[in-house]
Amino acid sequence: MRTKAAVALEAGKPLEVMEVNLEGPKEGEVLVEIKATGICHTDEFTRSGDDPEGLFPAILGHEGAGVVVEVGPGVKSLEVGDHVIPLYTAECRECEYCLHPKTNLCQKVRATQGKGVMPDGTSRFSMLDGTPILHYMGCSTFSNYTVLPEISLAKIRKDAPFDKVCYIGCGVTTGIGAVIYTAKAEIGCRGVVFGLGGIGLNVLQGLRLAGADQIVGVDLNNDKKEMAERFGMTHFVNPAEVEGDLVAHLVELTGGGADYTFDATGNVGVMRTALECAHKGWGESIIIGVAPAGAEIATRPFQLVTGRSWRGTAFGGARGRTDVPKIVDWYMDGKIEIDPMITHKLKLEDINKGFDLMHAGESIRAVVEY
Ligand code: NAD
Ligand code: 022
Ligand code: ZN
Ligand code: ZN
Repeated sequence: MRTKAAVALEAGKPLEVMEVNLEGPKEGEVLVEIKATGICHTDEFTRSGDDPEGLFPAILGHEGAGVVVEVGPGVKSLEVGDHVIPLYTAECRECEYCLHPKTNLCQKVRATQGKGVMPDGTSRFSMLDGTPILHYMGCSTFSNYTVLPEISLAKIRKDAPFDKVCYIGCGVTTGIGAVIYTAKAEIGCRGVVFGLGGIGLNVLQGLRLAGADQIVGVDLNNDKKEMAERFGMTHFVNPAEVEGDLVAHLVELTGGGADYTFDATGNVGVMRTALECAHKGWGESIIIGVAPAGAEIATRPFQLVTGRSWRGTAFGGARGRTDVPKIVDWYMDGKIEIDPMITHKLKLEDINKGFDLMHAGESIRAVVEY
């Protein structure tokens, strides 16, 4: 079939909206009509394939929601008409990782996904001249229709609005999951969140959901304060306005350090600050931000010897097929909020404007509706 898609032709160039060819689903695959897709960071794109040169041409997009239109041979868990959210972290429920209780990093399709191809080693997308186009993070939601492995789709309830729950495909689940699944934060805890963007705001509401007593937000941009308060932030700190040492300031503010701290900036200096303002003896610091390729983190080992833990999380530690439908329920039941974070709605033709808004810090989440 033919479908309209935004194609990345070269690194650093705007996406080009064009008609492309899409082959039908093969064994274990599903054809999905994407109804809405969120514009999330793709800065890691050039290294997401473990290939420093990047993967081109490719169809980006890893945050979306849509409807199953065709299932390939052997597909048992989904049928035509089901509503789904694509998963950049699959859940096969049978690999060594899925069977281990401490991780969500299913490895079943990881290697081929990183190369931009389906599990059989080929792509379903091509240019009208026949040139193959690669998939991206196993999702390629910047296409009106896309093909994914069955294990990379979470089936969700049919009354959930696509233009809101698409955000659960990355930002919402990553932020809330970091608190609930990775930190397993307890009622009455104190938390510090660095970076109040599309991820950090969801960490704030995750802490609120967990029943935290104190929720400190840290951002260089004072404009982030108002929205952050809406999502549960109790104290705001702008590092540029703190006199003296930021760690000392945060330790003082949290009465000796926080139980849980989160980096949602991707800045390695911030990651150090986040670790060092975790409480001596038991504080845990969780890295969510994806740092630039080759970056390294540093601290004095004494920080860890004295009982702080440095951890990290991918997709909030969520097991997609199991947890994403539950998060959709939390939204539909009013336990979490999404609507105020969808700050912009765009057509696919204007997708590059969505990236401009994100890079300028003007949007929390821009959503494209097909
Ligand atoms: P964003 O650009 O919307 O927000 C980042 C925020 O950090 C901005 O508000 C910015 O003002 C603030 N900031 C930047 N430098 C700062 C500093 N030195 N001190 C304090 N605040 C600072 O980004 P986002 O969409 O929220 O994503 C945040 C990070 O999370 C990115 O690195 C992204 O790649 C990563 N991410 C990770 C996962 C995962 O599974 N681990 C999933 C999604 C996104
Ligand atoms: C989501 N991300 C950034 C913005 N929005 C993001 C980027 C990378 C990861 C998670 C979220 C991530 C963390 C750890 C891994 N990845 C590796 C997981 C593993 O090796 O099992 C990651 C993921 C997918 C891909 C690359 C890196 C990919 O599909 N190419 C989950
Ligand atoms: Zn994302
Ligand atoms: Zn698995």
